Amino acid sequence: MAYKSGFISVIGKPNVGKSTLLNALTGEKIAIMSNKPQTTRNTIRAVITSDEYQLVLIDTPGIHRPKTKLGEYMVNVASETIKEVDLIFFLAEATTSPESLDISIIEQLKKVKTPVLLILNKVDIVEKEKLLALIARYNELMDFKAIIPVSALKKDGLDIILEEVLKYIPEGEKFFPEDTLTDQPEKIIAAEMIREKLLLNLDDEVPHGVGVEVTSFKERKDGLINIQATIYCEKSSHKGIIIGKQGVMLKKIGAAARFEIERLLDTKVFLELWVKIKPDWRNNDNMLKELGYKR
Ligand code: GDP
Ligand code: MG
Ligand code: K
Repeated sequence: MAYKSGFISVIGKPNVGKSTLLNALTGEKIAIMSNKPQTTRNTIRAVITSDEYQLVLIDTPGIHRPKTKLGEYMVNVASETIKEVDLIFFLAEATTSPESLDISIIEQLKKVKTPVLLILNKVDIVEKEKLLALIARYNELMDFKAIIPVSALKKDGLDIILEEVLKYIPEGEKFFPEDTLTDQPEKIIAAEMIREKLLLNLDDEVPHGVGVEVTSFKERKDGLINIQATIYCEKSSHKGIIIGKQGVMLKKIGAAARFEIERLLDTKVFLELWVKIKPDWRNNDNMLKELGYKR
């Protein structure tokens, strides 16, 4: 059989398990995991390489109603992306009937010719009868190429996904070398890891106004990597919360981020964090470019 390669866009409302699925499929922690919505702003590509195929998975940020320029940008990226890929994974909750956001995503998906696999995630917490009724309901909404119930968390049903995928991925050469987990620059992975730790450690009102920029990423002669990063927030009260009493919070975030980055890059890391206030940075085009959200 000829070698196959292609791009897959992963779409679904926040918290359906997109990152968990990407991680389960790749076996490495590249996409960002958090129980807070919209952690994944960047289009992170995970690459699965085997003897028969290479799949490039794009963790497409959820299609939602934009409120800020960043939101608008995310919607644009998502709708452009789904036209260009070979296949779309549409993830939905197996635990609830389709909600308005699912329906509006389906409306977007109907507009493109790209084949769509519906992946009903979290079957580990659903009764069988309910699942069958849900499958029937989704069948009425759209003509999916397949409806696949899975548990990304328990790694259940992943083999069926891969089996289906190969029907829609064209013959072609590898896009990336064998050992590639992601084609994102390490700088962006580091920034994502820092942002993940921020989101995990801070109150809800702060994280959405937070951006991370890695300003310096240098490998020293002894192999240690020196990373300097700036955390941008919108208000001085936020800056205070992020730094914490006597810097305790920032130290905690930095230590947790460093641990993840060291694990990913498989080397010792020296991480320096700064916190800066940039009011309304989410509506600033240049700032979005600087932070890698816009080209
Ligand atoms: P994303 O926002 O779509 O990327 O969702 P995440 O991957 O961050 O997952 C959101 C939450 O759902 C996390 O708490 C996950 O642990 C949980 N989750 C993901 N997949 C499953 C699953 O198959 N079963 C259950 N029970 N929980 C899951
Ligand atoms: Mg995610
Ligand atoms: K999330």
